[in-house]
Amino acid sequence: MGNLWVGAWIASLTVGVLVWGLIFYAIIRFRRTRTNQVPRQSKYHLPMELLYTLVPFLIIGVLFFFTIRAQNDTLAKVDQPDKTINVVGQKWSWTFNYMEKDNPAVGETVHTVGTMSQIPTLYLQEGKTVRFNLKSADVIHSFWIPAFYFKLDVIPGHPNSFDVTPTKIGEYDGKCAELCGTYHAHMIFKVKVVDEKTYNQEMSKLKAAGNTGEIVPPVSATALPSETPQEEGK
Ligand SMILES: [Cu+2]
Repeated sequence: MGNLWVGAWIASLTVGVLVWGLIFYAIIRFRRTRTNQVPRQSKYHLPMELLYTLVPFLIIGVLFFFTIRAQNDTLAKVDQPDKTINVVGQKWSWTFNYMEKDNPAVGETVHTVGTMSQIPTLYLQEGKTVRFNLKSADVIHSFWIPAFYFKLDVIPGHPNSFDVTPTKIGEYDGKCAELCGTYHAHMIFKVKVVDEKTYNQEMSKLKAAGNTGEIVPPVSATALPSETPQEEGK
């Protein structure tokens, strides 16, 4: 996606420089003079008109080709993801279900339920391919980790999924990218890409805290804590 973005800028700038060049050439070369001569007219110049028509199609075709190629790469899924995380978007936070049944260090599904006052943290293990299954408990949200260059809508009744393999340990920001209602701005979360040991520790903490099993919509729509923030100054 980064290459597509940079490539699109290079292509746009190339076309831009050419067009600006022609504009400035025409402004200077054909500026009004004392003789007031009209430049040579080229109406119904067939080769020129064909060029006007074909070149934009060619530009669109090239951009389309590279866009589709990047899109297919981005949406490609592995046969067997290492981890599965079922995400629920709910007014106004996120729930992360870590499907850790096959992980001997954890042995079952654990979850984190975010609320407006408790911003949830999403843990990812470095180098492991994660399958995200996105479900909504109420309205359309959009799952977005800007540093990953990717977001996907979270639509009620229409689960979406994608794979990603985080390769850099670190902390990233996540947010909702779909204006979903009054407290849309509260739908932020932290993303921590960690090593295996830390990942398993965090999963075990959730297990020890009794956050086991999967929170599934539409149950979560009523079961999830829905709180309204105190109004300022009251
Ligand atoms: Cu939202």
